[in-house]
Amino acid sequence: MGPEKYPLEEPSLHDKEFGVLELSLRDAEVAAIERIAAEVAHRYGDIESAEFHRDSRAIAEELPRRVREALHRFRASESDSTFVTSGLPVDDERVGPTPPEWRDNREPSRTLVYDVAFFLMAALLGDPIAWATQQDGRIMHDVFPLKAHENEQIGWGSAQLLTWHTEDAFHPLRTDYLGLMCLRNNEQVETTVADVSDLDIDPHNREILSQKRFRFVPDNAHRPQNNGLVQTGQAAELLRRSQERVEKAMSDPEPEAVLFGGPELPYLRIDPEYMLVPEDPEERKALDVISSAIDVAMGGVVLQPGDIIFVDNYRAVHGRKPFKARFDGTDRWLRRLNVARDLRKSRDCRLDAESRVIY
Ligand SMILES: O=C(O)CCC(=O)C(=O)O
Ligand SMILES: [Fe+2]
Repeated sequence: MGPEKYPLEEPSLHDKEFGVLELSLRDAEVAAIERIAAEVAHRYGDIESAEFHRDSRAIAEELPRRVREALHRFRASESDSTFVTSGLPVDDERVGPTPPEWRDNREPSRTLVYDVAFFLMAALLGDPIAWATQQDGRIMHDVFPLKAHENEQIGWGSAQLLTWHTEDAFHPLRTDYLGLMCLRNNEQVETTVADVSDLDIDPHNREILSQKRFRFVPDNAHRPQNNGLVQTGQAAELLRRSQERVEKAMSDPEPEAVLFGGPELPYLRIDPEYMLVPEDPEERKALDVISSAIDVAMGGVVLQPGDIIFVDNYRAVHGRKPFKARFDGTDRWLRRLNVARDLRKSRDCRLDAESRVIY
């Protein structure tokens, strides 16, 4: 027998073989998670609550053992790049219409119990973090189509293919895991994923890609026009520094490697939409080779309401197929978390040890 996998009790969610670990929740597990989520929602009242963030790891220890084991194994073994949990029911009426604006002051309680369940699972992988430069510094992001961004390469886009990418590839503090929870996906839009271990790249190009020769620039989501957070005091100073970093990264990015970490099974960092086209033909060729290999290895997951996916942002790239948004309250709606394995790495970019907002 090979390494133990959680049995595929449901039909497979993916249409191509790639490193996905699937966990179909059993009824008793769903009931336990719902009970904890309801209690936590009542106690803290807000997914952005600092007290909840502080206590979340302790509470996550109460999740059913099989869920904890599966997520810990996923984190420790790194043998799969994607984890999908299915089976949590989502009440479509309860969550209400997909919002027309991301800053919309909707009643937070509508999604709170789902947010809590998602956050607690994420807390088994690390600590969810927020970006001061994204969605007003909120820890839990919304991903739904917005008319004004319809054609953009951003979570709020829809009409264009969201090309595969490492999340926040330009940033040294980019997330270890990208978490998405599906609240609604009537359009059956596919989230795309490709695992680095499936990439067929010859040794020469592997070697080029492993050298610090590639330049990344900040993506649109971090640029000043897409966040209007007004800060005072120390936060204003940190924000100023972070904007300086973004500007520096835009005007004069440091060269970095695309493949790094273990030579046999490397980590990956790539986002062609936000990388400078190399002048050196050898580097351009290497990028073409890995890009074609990723296209070949690409698989996908059509998230259903209640599905939670964690993509290992060091082991896989992800994206999204295009779709026709209606902007009528019924569009696809995901919640999103960035999860750091080690908060200390970002300490000098956060206000205090417990704060989760990275500047
Ligand atoms: O919409 C999706 O399925 C993925 C979007 C995405 O790339 C992200 O939220 O980082
Ligand atoms: Fe992304």
